[in-house]
Amino acid sequence: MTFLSGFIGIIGPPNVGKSTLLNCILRTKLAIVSPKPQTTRNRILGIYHGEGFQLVFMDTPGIHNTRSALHESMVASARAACREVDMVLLMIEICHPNDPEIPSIVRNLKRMRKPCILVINKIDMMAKEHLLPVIDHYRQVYDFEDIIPVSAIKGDGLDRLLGRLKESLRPGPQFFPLDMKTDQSEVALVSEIIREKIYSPTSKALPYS
Ligand SMILES: Nc1nc2c(ncn2[C@@H]2O[C@H](COP(=O)(O)OP(=O)(O)OP(=O)(O)O)[C@@H](O)[C@H]2O)c(=O)[nH]1
Ligand SMILES: [Mg+2]
Repeated sequence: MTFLSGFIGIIGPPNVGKSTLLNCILRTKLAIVSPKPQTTRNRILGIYHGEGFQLVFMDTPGIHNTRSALHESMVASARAACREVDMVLLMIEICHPNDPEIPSIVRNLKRMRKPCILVINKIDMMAKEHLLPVIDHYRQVYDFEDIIPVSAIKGDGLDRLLGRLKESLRPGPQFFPLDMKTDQSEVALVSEIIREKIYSPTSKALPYS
C-alpha cells in the first residue's frame, strides 16, 4: 500500500481557535490557548498518525495588521508557513465572519494558488440559521476545496474535516516517526504552558510585548 502524507497549515485571524483545533485533533495539549488574541507566537507542528498516512499540521500565529516588531515577525511566520504547506485550513469564527483581516489573507492565498479548506469555528455559539449565509458568502470569495463548520472545543465536525484532509493526501514519505507528536522540545512545551497560566490571572497587568 502506498503511504500518504502532507503538510497542512492552520491560518486565520487571531483568537478564532486555531490552537484549540490542533490540540483537539491531536488529543494532546501542544499549543497554548487563551481568550486573548495573539496567543500563539511561533508555528507549532502537530503530527497526526493514521493507518497508512500522516498529516502534519502547522499551527500559526493569528494574522493581523500590525506595526510592532514582535507581531510583525509572528505574522511573517504565519505567512511563511502558508507557502510551505500542501493544503491550507483558513479558520474563521462564526461570531465574526467578516473579520477585517480576512480579505488580505484571501488575497495572499490567491497569489499562491493554494488549495484551501475554509473552517468555520465556534458553531456551538450560534444558532444554525446563521451558518448558511456565511457559507454562501464565502463560496463567492475563493474557490475553497470545501467549507466545513466545526466546534473545535467540542470536537464537532472534526471527523468530516479529517476525512476531507485524508482524501487530499498524495503519496509521500512518513516524515516523522510514529512516537513523535510535535517538533517542540519538552522545555519549549513547559515554558509555553507557564506563559498560558500567567496570562489569565494577570490579564491587562502583563506587559504583552
Ligand atoms: N465557544 C467556543 N470557543 C472556542 C472554540 N474554539 C476555541 N475557542 C476559544 O477561543 C479562544 C481562542 O482560542 P485559541 O485556540 O487560543 O485561538 P487561536 O486562533 O489559536 O488564537 P491566536 O493564537 O491568538 O491567534 C479561547 O478562549 C478558546 O477556548 C469553539 O469551538 N467554541
Ligand atoms: Mg493560537
